[in-house]
Amino acid sequence: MAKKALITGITGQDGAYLAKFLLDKGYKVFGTFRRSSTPNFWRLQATEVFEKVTLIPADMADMASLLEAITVSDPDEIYNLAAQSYVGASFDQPLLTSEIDGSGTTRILEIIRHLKKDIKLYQASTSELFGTVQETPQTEKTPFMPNSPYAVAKLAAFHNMRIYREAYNIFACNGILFNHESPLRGLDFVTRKITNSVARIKLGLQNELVLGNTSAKRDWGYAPEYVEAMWMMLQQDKPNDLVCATGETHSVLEFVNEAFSHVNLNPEDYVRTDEMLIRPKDVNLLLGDPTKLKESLGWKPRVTFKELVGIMVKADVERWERCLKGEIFPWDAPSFPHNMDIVKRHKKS
Ligand code: NAP
Ligand code: G4F
Repeated sequence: MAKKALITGITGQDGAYLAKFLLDKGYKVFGTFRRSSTPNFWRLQATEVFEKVTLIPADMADMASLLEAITVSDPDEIYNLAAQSYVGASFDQPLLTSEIDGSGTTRILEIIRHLKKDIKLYQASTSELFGTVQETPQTEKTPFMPNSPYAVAKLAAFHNMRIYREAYNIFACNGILFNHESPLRGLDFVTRKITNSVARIKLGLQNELVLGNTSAKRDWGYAPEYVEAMWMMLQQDKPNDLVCATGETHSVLEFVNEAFSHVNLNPEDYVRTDEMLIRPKDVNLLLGDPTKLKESLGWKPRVTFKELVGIMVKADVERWERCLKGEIFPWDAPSFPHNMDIVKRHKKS
């Protein structure tokens, strides 16, 4: 019989790629989505899985809907990807972020504990836990020093995963995911903000790109490869927590330069910084060491930094070209506000 998987947050970047990956492996895939006044299924359409998954409405803040989702799907594996995933917004909505990203995970653990079922649980944990890094590169043993309400909420989830594993023998794994990007990345995040803007600038639709802290460094990988690691972690004999990263770090400025080079434009003509976009507290350097994941499960990153930037710029240029030709297709950018008003609230005082 086909294995069953439940993905919370199936409408997000990772949810869409993971759904495709699991369907290709022969799984029956269920996914939770949030009811909203306008549908948000464009990533599931882009990965051509929309007609193949079973969608269940649920909110991480609502125990009843999560219980319903788990009961209805009766999964062998749960991938908990749903989150308020934007670090910047967690400074504006710290309590909501804690409710969704922290308590939301505990709700799932409690449901599994009460149902007494052999459900394997993957938690999308994060390199943000390292915050002000205590050593470089960061490994499974590096102490955590979170720098945002988002990271604190994810830290609570991380520890509850460990506690429920040890106390109740639940197969619960934390993937300590470093940044991973793709053409399905949300426009809030710096990589996609850059590639979408570069595409618009190239096509004469925009004339500047305004950024915050361009010296921040991240270990950026390619999202479709990271969802493979999620699945691998649940196929182990014993549950554990593993770092998923490329082992390379690059600054935001390097990403900008690489992106503009793909369209043969000089970034200095278009990029400016605005201190309103600098977070009250930022994470300046992330560099992961994926040795344990490589050695135990054979996972390794394949797409390089340069290739990743190229994939994202190419996708955004193609989308805007199709749009300019009058084609209508599901995609996030046309309805995204390009003025900066929505991101000015969490200013450093
Ligand atoms: P994403 O694109 O922002 O997707 C987040 C998903 O969570 C979306 O489906 C979203 O639904 C859903 N969601 C948000 N609030 C919810 C709520 N209250 N109840 C139910 N669902 C809710 O994020 P992603 O990049 O795919 O990341 C997946 C997970 O990995 C997240 O937990 C993130 O924190 C974690 N992570 C990501 C990275 C990375 O670099 N991408 C690195 C480390 C960890 P809507 O579509 O309705 O908004
Ligand atoms: O793209 P970002 O918003 O991603 P961030 O904060 O690293 O978080 C992402 O990765 C985490 C894993 O490490 C995930 F847990 C989390 O869910 C999310 O997926 O920002 C990257 C860097 C930051 O230092 C930020 O200050 O880019 C800097 N930055 C500079 N200008 C900007 C901008 N970030 C955004 N979003 N927008 C800017 O204009």
